Amino acid sequence: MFNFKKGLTGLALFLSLTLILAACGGNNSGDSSEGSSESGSSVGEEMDYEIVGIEPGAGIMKATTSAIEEYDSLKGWELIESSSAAMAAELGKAIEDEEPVIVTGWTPHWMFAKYDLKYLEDPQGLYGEEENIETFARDGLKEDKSSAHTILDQFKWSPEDMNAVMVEIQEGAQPEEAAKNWVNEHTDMVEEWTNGADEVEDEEISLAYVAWDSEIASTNVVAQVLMSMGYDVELTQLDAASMFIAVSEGDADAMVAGWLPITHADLLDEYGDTMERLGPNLEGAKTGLVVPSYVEADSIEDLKPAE
Ligand code: PBE
Repeated sequence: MFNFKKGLTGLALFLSLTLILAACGGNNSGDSSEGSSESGSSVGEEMDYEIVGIEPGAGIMKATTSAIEEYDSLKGWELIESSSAAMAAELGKAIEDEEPVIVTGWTPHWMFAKYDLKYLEDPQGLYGEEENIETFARDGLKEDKSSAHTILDQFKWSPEDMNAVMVEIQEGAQPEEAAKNWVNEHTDMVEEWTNGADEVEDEEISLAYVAWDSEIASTNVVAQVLMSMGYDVELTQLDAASMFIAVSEGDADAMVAGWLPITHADLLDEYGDTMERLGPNLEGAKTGLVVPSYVEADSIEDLKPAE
């Protein structure tokens, strides 16, 4: 069964963060006049020298903390902790008001389909180049649940595939619904993933994930495929480090949410030896600082320090 309790806790957290962010946003919305970027006021002042972040513990939060330390142009800037959902809401609100905003972003993500956005160039390469998303299983899964292991090992799709599921969820579908639709429409790919795997009866499997939109999509798709093979699937929502710990300690059977080589490098270092690395399930992902295309900066170095 799906774990709704965790989902509700996440929703409560999301709502409270949204309220906090909404309250903060209210203080300064009047300050930045519409023409400020044209009149040459610095790309920084008009954003209050704040970067809208996501959940603490995400790799992109660590990379952004380093960026603030390493780039002279980000001296004195602040990274605001938030949630993925609240970040996306802030971005949408700023775009509606045609105000400048800068967020920690990544692709695949539905927000690139919905809004006209750009990554700020990162000449120091702190966010890396292309990332892969990798699958990890607990030690022993292959022996205990070989059918699930085969499916997890063969699960591989493209950024476009993931994006399609994300967009459907963003447009209002429940994650399991969007995942089920995608699975029904892509039987050829699902056949490749399940090739050589036997159907099971009364077997349980638990997947850990983080409430990033990309991982909500992938984890639900894998869950649907496992369910179609007879598994009783439990999804457990955690933060990034707890997800790695859960698989390394065997509390979760697997996860499909390891971003490498950069984003989760520290977690791989710490827990990678006590889990099985099954390789990329998606190639061509990316993380970085993201702005609406009307923001007059193309590189992190075009921003202005607060001091
Ligand atoms: N993300 C999405 C994660 C990995 C997946 C980029 C927000 C992170 O930064 O850890």
